[in-house]
Amino acid sequence: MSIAGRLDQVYQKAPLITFNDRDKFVLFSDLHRGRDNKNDDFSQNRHLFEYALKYYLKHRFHYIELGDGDELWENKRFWDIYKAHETIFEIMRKMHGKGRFSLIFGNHDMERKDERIRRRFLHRFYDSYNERYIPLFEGLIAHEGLRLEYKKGGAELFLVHGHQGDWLNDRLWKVGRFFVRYFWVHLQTMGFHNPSSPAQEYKKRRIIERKITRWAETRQKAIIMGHTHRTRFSSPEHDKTAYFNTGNGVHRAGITGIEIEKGALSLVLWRVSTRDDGGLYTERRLVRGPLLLEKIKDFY
Ligand SMILES: [Mn+2]
Repeated sequence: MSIAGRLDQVYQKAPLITFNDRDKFVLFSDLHRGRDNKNDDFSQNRHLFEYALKYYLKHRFHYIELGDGDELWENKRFWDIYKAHETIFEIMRKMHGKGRFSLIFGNHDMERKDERIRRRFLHRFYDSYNERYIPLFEGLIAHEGLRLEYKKGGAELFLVHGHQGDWLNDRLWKVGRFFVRYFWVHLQTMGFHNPSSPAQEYKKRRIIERKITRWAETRQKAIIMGHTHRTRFSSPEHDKTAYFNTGNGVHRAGITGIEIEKGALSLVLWRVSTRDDGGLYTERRLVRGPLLLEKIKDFY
């Protein structure tokens, strides 16, 4: 099946969420949370992310994780990831309890499309100290795509991780996982880069972006995705396609994400900054936007 066909398929199955000016959403992707070892690139940003999540919980945002939140290629057991980043999962659990957490799977957490795996490892976990099961994300579904419809202007945003534009990571994800789990983790420690990752290959990233933006253009859709690790924030004045990318959470510069608030989209960066007195603080920095959702129609 062609990439356009794959995206059509995901789009048709994607549940629809309608929202208005009072609803708030935040989207992060490609956090690649690991077990806090040498290969865990998220670890350096874990305090930033913990604080960001506290902010979004307090301000009543709905958190949508746009794929590759957990690094399940390098790490076989979700339990190890949970233990390494427990404070973060506790905040996510609270969000889920309030009905304000949604999950879209990517290639590195694709096993979650299987309901048995979700029931065993995500809905609850086994607390070996107390020898009992503890509820975690009870009843949580992992979607391949979601559609957000803004009631006021009718603008629609299609949310997907984006590995569908990348056949190696879509169809052959188990092969990719095998290589990453048993070979690349060791080579990575020696300084090699993983060839299956679009994040480290400029040309590959461009090809995926081109294929997906072409789909968005022909179908006249606005698309928000991750996967390439490169933030994008199109504007109707300069671009032909309404294409937005959340970036990632494994970069030294901080964590990027997309917010939807008061009917507008913004790209934000969470990073550590300095005060004049030399103190460090966590900064939420607006990078692009706000772009009013009413303007989405001006792209086409
Ligand atoms: Mn990915």
